[in-house]
Amino acid sequence: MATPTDSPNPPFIIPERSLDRDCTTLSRHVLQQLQSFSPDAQDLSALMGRIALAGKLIARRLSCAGIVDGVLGFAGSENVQGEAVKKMDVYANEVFISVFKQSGLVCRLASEEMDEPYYIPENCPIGRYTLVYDPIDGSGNIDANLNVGSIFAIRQQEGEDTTGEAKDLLQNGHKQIAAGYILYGASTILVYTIGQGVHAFTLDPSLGEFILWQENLQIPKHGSVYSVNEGNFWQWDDAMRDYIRYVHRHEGYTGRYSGALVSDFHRILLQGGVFLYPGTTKQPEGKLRLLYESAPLAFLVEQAGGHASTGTQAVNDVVPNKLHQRTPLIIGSVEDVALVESFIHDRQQRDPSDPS
Ligand code: AFP
Repeated sequence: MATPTDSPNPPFIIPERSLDRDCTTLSRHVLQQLQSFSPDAQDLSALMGRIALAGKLIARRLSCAGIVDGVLGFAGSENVQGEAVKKMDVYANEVFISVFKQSGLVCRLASEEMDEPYYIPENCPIGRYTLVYDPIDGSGNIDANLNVGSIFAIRQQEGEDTTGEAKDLLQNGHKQIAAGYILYGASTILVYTIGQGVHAFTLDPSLGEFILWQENLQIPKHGSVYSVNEGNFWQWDDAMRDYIRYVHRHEGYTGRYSGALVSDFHRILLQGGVFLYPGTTKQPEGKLRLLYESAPLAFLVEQAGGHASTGTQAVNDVVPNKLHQRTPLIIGSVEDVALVESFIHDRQQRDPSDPS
């Protein structure tokens, strides 16, 4: 019988699940990245291990939507953003607190769902790191069983936060030492960087482990996808409308928008293109929050060879003046982000008084 290699087009042979690959867990991968077992390296490995545990707990809960109470529907309160809080927002926020509270790794957790940072109680071991996170990004998708995500970044505490205002968090994105997201979709994917490339893991439910899927992801220089909520068209400035008219009139562009930043960003990271959430007349600074949505993804995309801009400056250069600061976001392939920025620049040339 001819072996597969004899035929002109050998059938796709699914690679054996190597034992070594199954053992490349997230924590081990971090140590491999750092090529070190120093205390700092061990801390970072442990931090990422905690993130993975939070992701597993949230994924497990989401998989029971509709058959377990506390997954679908609203919690009946509003968060600091003035947004109606979903039950999963509350649960996921508490998961991150529970997972890190006794870890001895962090001193604070700052979340989209909490007005002020959560300080680790004095009867718990206190660490020198801060976790900033959006526990459930895209919670509007939960009740429709569509993709949602968690976004996170890790920063080191600087100085003594004696006032409890966490002012040392109000620094630009270059202060992030790790960042990433978890995408709860057909499979649960964790993507992270510690400044040495972007790496993706898939949760193997049979193992209960995130297993290495791809290393050193690089975003294409250009892609066909533009991802934006065109329902806001008439609330945008002229530059954004010029860009949208351009992609409508030119071949080779396709619109994709899921309502969950993580989901739309993941597609663009793999296939190229651009995601936009510009400022609007109602929200001139845009909707997305800098510290725990835009900056972590900006760190990732820059590590993957892409770019993230507010339209006038790099997202990771922005110094926030408050914990929940919002910024406009244009993120993705360098060529596609540059094209959007060119429309902003053209408008500014034509009308220097135009703030866009
Ligand atoms: P929710 O978490 O309230 O669903 O908001 C999701 C999000 O912050 C981000 O994930 C989406 O890209 C964006 O908002 C969608 O906002 P619009 O519904 O205004 O397009």
